[in-house]
Amino acid sequence: MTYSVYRRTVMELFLVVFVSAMFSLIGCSQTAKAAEIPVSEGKSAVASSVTGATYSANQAIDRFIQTKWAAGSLQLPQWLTVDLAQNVHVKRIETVFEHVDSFYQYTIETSTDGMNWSSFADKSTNMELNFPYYSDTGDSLARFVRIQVLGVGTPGDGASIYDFRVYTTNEPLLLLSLNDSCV
Ligand SMILES: [Ca+2]
Repeated sequence: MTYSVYRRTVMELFLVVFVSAMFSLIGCSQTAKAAEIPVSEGKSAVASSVTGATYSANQAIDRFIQTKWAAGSLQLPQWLTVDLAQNVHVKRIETVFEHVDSFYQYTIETSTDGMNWSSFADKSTNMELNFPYYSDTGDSLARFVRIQVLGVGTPGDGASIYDFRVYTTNEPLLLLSLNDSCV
């Protein structure tokens, strides 16, 4: 095991332990779901490409940190679009890319019709690490939200997102989902 692989393994293990500890502190068990329910959960998503059904686009909007969308190849750019079913005020988006010890370069755009797009976040030159995730804020009335992955910090990494969460609040709410594994 090379040092870089060892370092990545240790950092990702740390993240799993950290998330597990946080959920045990707030009375949740096993399933590491985000506490706040995003408007994107339960909606539909499509992507430029996927790696089989296991890593489909919808895996990125299920609020489970263990499931992910993975593009079908390492070629960039790749995109993923969420259909929120109706126009809402999009104010915050959390993106959990696969590797916490690397950086990702991306843009997020919004649209009311799926054809005309406006910029919500431009991280096309980002070099900050994806730890624990990226959070972008704004205020855009939109039904469709699209993230385009333009670059990866580690050669050999592709466009792969554990969770893409769209919220209508600027700040995280201190609410827990009662239908999850919380007591
Ligand atoms: Ca997921």
